[in-house]
Amino acid sequence: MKKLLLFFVGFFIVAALFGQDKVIIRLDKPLPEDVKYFSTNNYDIASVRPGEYLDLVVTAGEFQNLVSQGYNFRIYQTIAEMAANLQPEKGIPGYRTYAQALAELQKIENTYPDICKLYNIGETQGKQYYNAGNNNYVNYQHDIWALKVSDNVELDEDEPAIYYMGLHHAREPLSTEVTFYVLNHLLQNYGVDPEITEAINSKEIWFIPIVNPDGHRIVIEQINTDWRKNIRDNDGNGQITNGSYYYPDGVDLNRNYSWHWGEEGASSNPSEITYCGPEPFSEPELIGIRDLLAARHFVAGISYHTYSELVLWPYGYTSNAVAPDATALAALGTAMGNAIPKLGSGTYTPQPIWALYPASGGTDDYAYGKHGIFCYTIELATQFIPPASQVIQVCQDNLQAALILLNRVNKSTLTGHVTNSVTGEPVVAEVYIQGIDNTGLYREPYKSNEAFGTYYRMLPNGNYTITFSAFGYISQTFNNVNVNNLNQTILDAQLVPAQVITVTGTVTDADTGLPIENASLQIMGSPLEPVHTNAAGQYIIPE
Ligand code: 0X9
Ligand code: CA
Ligand code: ZN
Repeated sequence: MKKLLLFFVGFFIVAALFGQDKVIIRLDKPLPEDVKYFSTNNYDIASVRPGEYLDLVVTAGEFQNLVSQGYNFRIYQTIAEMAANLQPEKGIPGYRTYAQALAELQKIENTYPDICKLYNIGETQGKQYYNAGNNNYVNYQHDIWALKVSDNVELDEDEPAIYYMGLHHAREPLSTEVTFYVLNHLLQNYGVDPEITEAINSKEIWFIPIVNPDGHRIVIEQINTDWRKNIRDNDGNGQITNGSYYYPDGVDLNRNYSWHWGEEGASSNPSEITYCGPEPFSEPELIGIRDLLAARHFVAGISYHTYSELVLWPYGYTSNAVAPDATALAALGTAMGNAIPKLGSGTYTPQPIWALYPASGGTDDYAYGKHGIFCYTIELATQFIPPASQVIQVCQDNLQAALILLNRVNKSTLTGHVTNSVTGEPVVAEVYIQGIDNTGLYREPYKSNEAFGTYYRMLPNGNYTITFSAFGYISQTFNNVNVNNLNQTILDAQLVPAQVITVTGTVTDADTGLPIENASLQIMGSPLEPVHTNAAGQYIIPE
């Protein structure tokens, strides 16, 4: 009885303190099963550092509930404290609004017209609702902006591309600040620092500072500083439904990519914080990113998030996931992690995504699984919205890692061109590496690109056996190709076209000897449609 009374008194104190407000609570030294429990039961996980702490975003009631279940949670931060960090009087630079970010991108394009080109790669849900006649979304007419930085910026040159993105998640505006910081650092040092000049001249560097402008507005305008998703009108009431316990509107943009979409760590419940959307790539905010990744030759990228001071790499969609490139991915991730000082002491922790908690449908799994891009999520800082005084510090601390990623392709990389030995035209060929591509979980075969026949394979140092193959060509294998960290290894392949012949024959039933009509035949690996036998069992596969 006494216990029960205490429980109620405790509950009322907490409720009085925070009302329906959310609070971030911390469990110190969580066990692996704790992390598993909270991630599989759709809790709003703010941060995990395995063995160190687990932070949840909860209501006062949920907090009390967990405490009464015996969990040793303590309050880490109230939403009011989080919001306070956005106040202008907290100082400069603070956080950019969408309008400021766009104006800055336009100014950059005007200041550096030879090396900067700004692309509008798509519109947000809010803009689409407004354009369809819904005035409730008048303040959400946003576009997704991508800035390309390269010499001969108007041309699609034969160069490797690297991306830096920010703000998939609304309540993580620091990710936009870091993206801008890297951008401005490169531009200010063009023609000054030889390494940066060379990087801009020999690569395409893409910046997408605000992937989720609608959600960003909700946070920056302090309508709800706890917002994470975009603003898809899930509940169909024609307006943004501002939840406190559930979030009826919005899709988690970091669950809406198509690689193993809708699996572990993603929710099919529209009100959950990790709602993956009605189908893969249902969200307009991601269409431009998907198409950009397909159109350009990306080799590496970083998507910035907050918080936890971690460097993460694929795969994330399932536990114990080993990527074919696990060794090289981990080496680069570790080098980056070691280069980023924490706000306290020590450096960012490097680990594969799944080791945090399985999360499917994220940027990294898609970019790596689909295109073989070495892509990283960097979880910045120690809270979602650090005070402005910390912003510049985190930006500076992250620069070196961004440059390490930018220059990774310069060494320990196999690269070259695959061409037709007769015509010299580029060939889209699979570039298969023994000991890498036959290990780990599935990723799409790595191919040379259509425009130039170029390929890049970032590898651990060593000696490799590589096979180039394409339909209509004789495969070519090279043995003992050395890859080292002095420079790139160039290996070109001139593929000899295979002789083309017409194949004809008859298909009969082995038991009766009678012809089989409508049997389907296809040459393995052929991109052509299957052919079918006629009533006499005969077929022709043309050359
Ligand atoms: O859960 C997430 O989306 C990220 N953490 S956050 O606290 N910023 O929400 C981690 C994403 C890891 N990357 C992928 N799952 N691809
Ligand atoms: Ca709504
Ligand atoms: Zn995030």
